[in-house]
Amino acid sequence: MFPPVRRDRIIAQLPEYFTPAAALHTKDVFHSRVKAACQGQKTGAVGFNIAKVIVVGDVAVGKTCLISRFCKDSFDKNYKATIGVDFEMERFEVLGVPFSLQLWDTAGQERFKCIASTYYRGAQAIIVVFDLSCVSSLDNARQWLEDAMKENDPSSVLLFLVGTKKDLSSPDQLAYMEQEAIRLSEEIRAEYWTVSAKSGESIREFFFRVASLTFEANVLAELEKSGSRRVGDIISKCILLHAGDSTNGFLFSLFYSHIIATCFLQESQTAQKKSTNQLRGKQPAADGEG
Ligand SMILES: Nc1nc2c(ncn2[C@@H]2O[C@H](COP(=O)(O)OP(=O)(O)OP(=O)(O)O)[C@@H](O)[C@H]2O)c(=O)[nH]1
Ligand SMILES: [Mg+2]
Repeated sequence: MFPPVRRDRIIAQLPEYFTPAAALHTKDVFHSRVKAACQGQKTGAVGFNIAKVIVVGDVAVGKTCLISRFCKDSFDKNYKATIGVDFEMERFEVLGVPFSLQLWDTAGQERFKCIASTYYRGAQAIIVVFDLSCVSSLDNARQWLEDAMKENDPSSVLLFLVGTKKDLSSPDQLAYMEQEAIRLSEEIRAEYWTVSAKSGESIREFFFRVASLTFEANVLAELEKSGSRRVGDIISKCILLHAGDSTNGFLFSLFYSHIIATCFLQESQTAQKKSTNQLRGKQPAADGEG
């Protein structure tokens, strides 16, 4: 059985962006339809989801440390290369609704890139990481994003650009790198964050923002796709999964959560595409939904 969501993973309000110059949006509250759907959960009609998040970037920029600082509140000063890919599941409660991030920590080393890229598919958020003390890692961020986007639908993915190792940067170097990173973020439509896994600065704020924005996008897509009645069915199923089956244990529940998450992801991406197409004035898809 899953333990309850940790008290420090409860999100009741939309967390703030890092800088308005490079934010996915600058509203200070969750979308009103999302809030209404979540309030409805108390009467059994609310959306639920698990989001796949992939973390990419050059070798040794600090991807593993970024995730470890948030998930385990630990920092290892010794470099241990990620072999292929690692995985962490982080559970939240957003506006009273269970929500999980699957964090896929990929290897930056060239020889593992082929294995790691097989995990790119179906991401709802992509976090491109660079080292604030290494200019070339920011130059390479665009290529990492391009590779990750080959496996994903640009219309349904949220992008984040993260500069790590703030603690190592001088004020001048930091100012220069942030300026360049914000410029790139504007261009690729990513939200920009400066963090330090060593000191922990902005790590929690960053992941809360990732969880909140992916949650908001998923609930909106779910509402778009099927209306609140269907959403209510989905939340019921997922609450059952989250409760787990005490006889079969945690791994059994995790396995099924993963399958359901993959199904939701495909459905949500279809819904997101439809709503984007409608906004652009294109015809709805042939099945007549949305
Ligand atoms: N000073 C400082 N060092 C950091 C920070 N984050 C990571 N490091 C160090 O940078 C090195 C690489 O960190 P990792 O997190 O393993 O890098 P990675 O991006 O996962 O590397 P690959 O798995 O090979 O792609 C390690 O020695 C870390 O201790 C930080 O915020 N500040
Ligand atoms: Mg690593």
